[in-house]
Amino acid sequence: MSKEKKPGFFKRLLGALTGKKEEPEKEAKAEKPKTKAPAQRAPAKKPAAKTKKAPAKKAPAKKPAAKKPAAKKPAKARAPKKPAPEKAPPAEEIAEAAAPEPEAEPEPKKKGWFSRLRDGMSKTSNKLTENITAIFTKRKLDSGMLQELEDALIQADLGVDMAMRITEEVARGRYDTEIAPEEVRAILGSEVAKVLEPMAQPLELDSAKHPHVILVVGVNGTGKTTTIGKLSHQFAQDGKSVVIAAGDTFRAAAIDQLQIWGDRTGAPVVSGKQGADAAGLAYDALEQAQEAQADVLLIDTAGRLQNKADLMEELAKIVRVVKKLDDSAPHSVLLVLDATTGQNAVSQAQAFMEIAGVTGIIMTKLDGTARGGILVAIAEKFALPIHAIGVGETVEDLQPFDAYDFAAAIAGAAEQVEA
Ligand SMILES: Nc1nc2c(ncn2[C@@H]2O[C@H](COP(=O)(O)OP(=O)(O)OP(=O)(O)O)[C@@H](O)[C@H]2O)c(=O)[nH]1
Ligand SMILES: [Mg+2]
Repeated sequence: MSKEKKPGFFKRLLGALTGKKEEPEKEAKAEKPKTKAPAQRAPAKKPAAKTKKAPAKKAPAKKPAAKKPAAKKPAKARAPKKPAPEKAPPAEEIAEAAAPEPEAEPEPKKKGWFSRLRDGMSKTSNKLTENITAIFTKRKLDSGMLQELEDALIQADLGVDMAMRITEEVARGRYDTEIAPEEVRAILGSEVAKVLEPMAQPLELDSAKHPHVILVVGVNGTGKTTTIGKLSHQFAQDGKSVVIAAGDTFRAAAIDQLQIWGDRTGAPVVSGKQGADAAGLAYDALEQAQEAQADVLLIDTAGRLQNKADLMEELAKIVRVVKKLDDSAPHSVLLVLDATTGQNAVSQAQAFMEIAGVTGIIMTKLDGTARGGILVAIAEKFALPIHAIGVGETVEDLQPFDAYDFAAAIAGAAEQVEA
């Protein structure tokens, strides 16, 4: 998606890191609308009906762009019963006064996101910056420094391959010369962007499916249920009708947790009793979502069962059972990984790829960890699409994954670096 950004990214990042910008005006470009996680075009649909809880509210259709007030319409918010001024203002003026402020939304939203990402990633980037600065200040490059750099990169969970590649890139033609820490960080950022760029793929819904079935998997506590809540909010904002299946029947609280999200986002939640058969529940939910012609069905699953074999069996059964109603389902299997678990995330990814045929990754909790580099290691090892990342607990804290923003944040850039 952002191929054109690649050439020159290193230079721009270096400019951002050293404060020496070569491009006079790049702010204007920051406006470029970013692909949103649930990237869809289709118009708003009626929300799924017929489930236990009716949606608290209708999924709002896409926000209308700040509308110009229709000149002829009588203004609604006119002050009541005031003696008319001598000269009544023209209707246009009244309408204008009553009209909502035109919203200039996209830009602040995007800026807000980058600063959240940067702040969230600050533990990872500060540690890297600290180490890189300590290694590279006023010394001529030698193999000892390169070894130290490699160690620091491995410590940040970037993975051995990536650490070696960055180190090689730093070494290239620079032996015995001084290299500024900012330059090393810019190399780090551009190597990271190179690996991540092809993996940055928004979660696309197949509009031919009613519903598009999304199975959400991952070990306990990674953020599955929260992520479902956030996704459901985002889909609803995009005018999509969503049904949620509380497929984590292992934990009683999981059902309440989902119900809260469902109420908040207007999505019906199909749930059963604790201990109910998760596959049966997923079947019922899909049936209801199909009847309602919903756009999306999000299926939550248990992260923890008595043992791995049970978990494997349960997930396999869910898949088997939904296929009875739609043999192309599930259309997406999202693996939710928790960045704070560092290298553990690698073995989790391995296991769930085998168990559940993962089609994409969402990584949560990139805030509050110095191990954010794990996302790079995962991307490199599994070559799976990374759809979105989470840097906090609010709905706005889950956003589509952008390789360049992530690279700039990990390199410690204070602001977004765009083409
Ligand atoms: N800081 C931070 N916390 C998050 C993020 N995503 C989720 N959490 C928190 O992580 C905790 C666990 O989230 P859940 O959504 O319950 O995780 P789960 O995978 O459903 O857990 P189980 O149902 O036990 O398998 C909650 O307190 C969430 O608020 C994130 O991106 N950042
Ligand atoms: Mg859960």
